[in-house]
Amino acid sequence: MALLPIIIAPDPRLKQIAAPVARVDDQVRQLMDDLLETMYQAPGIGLAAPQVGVLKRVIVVDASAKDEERAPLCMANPELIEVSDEDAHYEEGCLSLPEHYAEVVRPIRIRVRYLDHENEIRELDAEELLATCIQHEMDHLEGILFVDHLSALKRNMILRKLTKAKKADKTPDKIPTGAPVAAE
Ligand code: GNR
Ligand code: NI
Repeated sequence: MALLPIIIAPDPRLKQIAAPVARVDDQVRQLMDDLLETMYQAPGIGLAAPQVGVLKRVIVVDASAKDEERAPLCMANPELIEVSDEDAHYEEGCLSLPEHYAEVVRPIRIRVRYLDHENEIRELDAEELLATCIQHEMDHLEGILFVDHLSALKRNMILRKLTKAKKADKTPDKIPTGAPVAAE
C-alpha cells in the first residue's frame, strides 16, 4: 500500500482522457488499493486514477457516513447504463481543487457497470451522494472537473485562485534557507 500525491488544478494531466484497462490484474488491484488508502487519508469520499497522474479508467469511492462501517467500492472501466430524469443538487468539493465548493446538478439515480477488484463484471444502482460521487469520479476519467459544470465566471474565479495559490507556494523565499526538503 502507498500514499500517492494528489495533483492540484490547474494541471494539464487533469484534462486528459483516461484509457480503459484490459483487465483488473495485480497491477490495477494495487492501484485501487493505493487510491483507497490515499482517499481515506485525504480524507475524501472518492478518488480517480488521473488525480494521481495515472491515466487509467479506475476510480474508488466510499460515501458511507463517518459513524458507519467503511464501504469501499473499486471500479475499473465504469459505464453509466441508466440515469434518472430527476436531478440532485449537491455541494461538491474535489481533492484536486482544495478548499473550493460549489453546487452541481446531476442525475439523482444511476446504474453503473464496471469491473470490480476481482475483475468481475458488476452492476450497481446508486442514488443521492453515492451517485453524485460516482459521476464526479467518472468525470475525472474524461478530464472533466466539477468546475466545468459551473458558469465560466464561477469556474474562472476558482481556477484563478488556485493558480495564485500555486504561484505563492513556488516562491523560493517561502522555503526556509538551509532546511532540507523532507525526504519520503
Ligand atoms: O471528497 C470528495 N467529496 C465530494 C463531495 C461531493 C461530491 C463529490 C465529492 S468527490 C471528492 C473527492 C474527489 O475529488 N474525488 O475526485
Ligand atoms: Ni474530484
